[in-house]
Amino acid sequence: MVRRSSSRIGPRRANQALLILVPLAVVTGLVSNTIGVASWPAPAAIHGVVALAVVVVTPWKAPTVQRGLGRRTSGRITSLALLVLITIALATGLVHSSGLTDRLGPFTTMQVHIGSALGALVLVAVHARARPVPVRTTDLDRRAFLGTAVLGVAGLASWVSWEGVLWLVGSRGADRRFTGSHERGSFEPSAMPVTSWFDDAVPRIGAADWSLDVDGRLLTYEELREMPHDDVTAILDCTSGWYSEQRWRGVRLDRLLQTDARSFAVRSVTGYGRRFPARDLKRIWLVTEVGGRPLSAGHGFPARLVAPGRRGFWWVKWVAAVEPSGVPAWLQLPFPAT
Ligand SMILES: Nc1nc2c(c(=O)[nH]1)N[C@H]1C(S)=C(S)[C@@H](COP(=O)(O)O)O[C@H]1N2
Ligand SMILES: [Mo]
Repeated sequence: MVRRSSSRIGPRRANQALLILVPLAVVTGLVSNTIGVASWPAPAAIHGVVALAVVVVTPWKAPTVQRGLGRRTSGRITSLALLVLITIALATGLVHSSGLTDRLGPFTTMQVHIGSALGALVLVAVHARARPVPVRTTDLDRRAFLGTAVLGVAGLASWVSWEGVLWLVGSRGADRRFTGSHERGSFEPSAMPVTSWFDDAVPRIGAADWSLDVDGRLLTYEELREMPHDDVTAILDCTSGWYSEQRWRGVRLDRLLQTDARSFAVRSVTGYGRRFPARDLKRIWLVTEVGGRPLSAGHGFPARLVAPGRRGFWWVKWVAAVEPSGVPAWLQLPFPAT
């Protein structure tokens, strides 16, 4: 009798918990990949606690899946696919945090992690529609409150244990940044990874063939190089899970462009681009050098942005144009589309 009721209540509660925890894991993951300025507690840590709470919940769901394996209803297949995706997302999350490998075949570990997590999010939604878990008033009772507290503590304990293991075995995962990223090639530009957001190939641009369009005014490479440059030590932190600190040298954007417009857009030779609020003109540099030498093709020659405190995808490479814009900076996708 006791077994029966626990297996009936267990999966139900587990479904409710997953319905909350999986979206929460995705949101905290996205936040970890958006922020560039430290906050406490680190979003990557919150993400870890939430994700490990999913590990704690998942076994409760096992009885439903076991019972369902024989029956091939589409709801069961969704449940099973959900479990598989959650397992992949958790495994790749742990692999990433340990620093074991940042590639899995043709993909980066992060691509598999984000892909499987977004897939799980879709399936949680599908699953919830197909098999709605009505929230009864009794669900909001003291037991539910206790359950939530137990989950939180269990998630936190699992996270502390995992981080403790990384530290004990001297894993490079032990000193990640607050974003969860691992250090790569700091102050050694040739050891810094060359990354594209999605599919940009490295363009080979000759200095003589290039010019910079600043609000309609064309500047040659030589003219840009002759402008006053600043040294800027800043960390490039890529959403694929690594960061690198370098000494960059470049022209602060407010020396290139003064404007009353609300924002400005920076566009690459490749078509890639981002829009920034106008106040950022005095916090972003158009750099031509890293580590005392001109940029390499991969890192953005002839010129690329350095935007301290912003994640790597804002650091537009192979800049072709800087132009004022009337469109507010927040009116764009939070991440580039291509
Ligand atoms: N034109 C262009 N600029 C780009 C990208 C891109 O795909 N195209 N990727 C961005 C991303 S996601 C990162 S992390 C940094 C990587 O810079 P790096 O290759 O010099 O390490 O460049 C940014 N600038
Ligand atoms: Mo990136």
